[in-house]
Amino acid sequence: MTHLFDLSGRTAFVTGSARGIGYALAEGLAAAGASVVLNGTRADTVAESVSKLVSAGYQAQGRAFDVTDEAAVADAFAQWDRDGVQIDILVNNAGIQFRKPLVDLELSDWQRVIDTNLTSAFIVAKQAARRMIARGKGGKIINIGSLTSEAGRATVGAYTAAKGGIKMLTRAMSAEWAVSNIQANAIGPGYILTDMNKPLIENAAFDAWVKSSNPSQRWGTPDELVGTAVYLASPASSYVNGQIIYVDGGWLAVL
Ligand code: GCO
Repeated sequence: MTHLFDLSGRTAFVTGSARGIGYALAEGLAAAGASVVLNGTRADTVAESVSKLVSAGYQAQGRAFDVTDEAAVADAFAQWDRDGVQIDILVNNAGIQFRKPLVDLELSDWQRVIDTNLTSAFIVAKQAARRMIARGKGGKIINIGSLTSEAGRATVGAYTAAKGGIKMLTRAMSAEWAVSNIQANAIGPGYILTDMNKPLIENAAFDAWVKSSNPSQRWGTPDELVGTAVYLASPASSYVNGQIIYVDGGWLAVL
């Protein structure tokens, strides 16, 4: 019998994986047997995270580039073609937050948030899926959504619009690529203890609100997203397509 959750022999590319959720997912996919490719905008932090994984005995390499830059993304994939690196699993994780009420939000900040959280997923998946389709062996795409794929929250309007877009982009990918045995799904993390959320974690009122609004009464950790990522990256999810799975401790269930 095949090992449903075994990723050996697969290569996974995780965007924005020098730290936070991306790093935890890359580590988890590597622990499930995948060879992983890390990415971030800074070469030094990417290299540091690659060496952590390599010293833990995992197969890892890195490449620093900006996932909102279409030419840079195309160059990276062209280089992997030359090096024989075939991406079987893509995790579109790169993301940023910027908090400001919509009435005060500059167009350039709106654009930056949309580009990083939504447009990058299109840019990177386009390159990955073209190659998955040409190879004819299928593939896995995992987009990272948010509670804001479902619920509006004040001061994060651009992020909310981008993450709502991620949910529907995931469905659009399934509509076009399922026939090529590509499963495109999303994970919607709840409130997770990460650097990006540091201002929220350190805000006593917000911290208390997270705990009181969530039936689990606590924040989640990046490691708690790994099981869902391995599932969506593995043969276990071969007929699951276009879904967003919320890993939120039950927050949306009681909204
Ligand atoms: C916010 C946070 C987000 C959330 C996350 C919830 O202000 O709401 O910045 O990062 O923690 O997306 O799913």
